[in-house]
Amino acid sequence: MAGVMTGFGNFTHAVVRAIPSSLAKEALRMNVLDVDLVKAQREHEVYVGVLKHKLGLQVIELPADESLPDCVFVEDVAVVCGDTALITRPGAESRRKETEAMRRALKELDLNIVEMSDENATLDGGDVLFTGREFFVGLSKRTNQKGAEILADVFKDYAVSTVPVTDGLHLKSFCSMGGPGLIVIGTSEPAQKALKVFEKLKDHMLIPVSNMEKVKVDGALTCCSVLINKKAKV
Ligand code: CIR
Repeated sequence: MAGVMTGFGNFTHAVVRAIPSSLAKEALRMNVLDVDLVKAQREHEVYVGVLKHKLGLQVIELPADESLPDCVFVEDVAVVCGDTALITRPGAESRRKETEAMRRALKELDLNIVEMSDENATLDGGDVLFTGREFFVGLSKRTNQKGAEILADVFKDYAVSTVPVTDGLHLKSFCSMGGPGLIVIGTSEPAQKALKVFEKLKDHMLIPVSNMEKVKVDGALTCCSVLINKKAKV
C-alpha cells in the first residue's frame, strides 16, 4: 500500500467490515482456490490497524454477517464523494443485502444518502475510479451502463467516462490512483513498474500489507474500505 500523498485523498474516516467464516467456502471467486480463514482474518486486522494507526483515520468497523460471505469487500456497496454517498446496486445478487449495514453507517456519519433503486442498474464500487477531478466507471460483469449513468447523475459536478472491462472482475482489479493526477495500471509486470513510480515520489511511504488470502476470492486492498473526507462537509 503506498500512501500519504499530499493533496490527494485527504481522508478522515474509513468504513470497514469484518470477515465472516462463510468467506472461506462461499465467497464468490473466479478461480477455485482454498482460503485460509484465520490467515485472511489476521491480514485484515493488520490492514485495519494500518488505516487506524499509520494513516490516522477514524475507522468504523461493521460486524461480519455470516449470511453475506463477501461482506468484507465494502468498497463495492457505496461510492462516497464529498458529503454524498451513493449506495450501489451490486451486480451479484448475493451481495445486495450488504448495502444495509453500510447505509446505516454512512447515515450515522451524516452523509447525504442516495439510493440506486433502478432495477435495471448494477454498479460495484470496485468499478469506480475517482481521480479527484473525474470518474472512470468500468463496464464489467458487475457494472452496467445504467449504473454508470446513475452515478453520473448523482455526482453532476464531475465528468464521468466509461471504460470497458473485459478481463478481470472490476476496473480497479488492474488500476488505482497512485497519487494526485496519477493513475497506476498494472498486473504483475506493470504493477512492478508502478512500484518504481512510487519509489521515486518525494513523500513516498510504502507500508507493506499482505493480502494473500482475500485475493483468492478476487479481493484487492482498496475494496476493503470506504474512505470518507468529513472535512468536505459544509
Ligand atoms: C466478489 O466476487 O464480489 C468478491 N469475491 C470480491 C469483490 C472484490 N471487490 C473489489 O475488488 N472491489
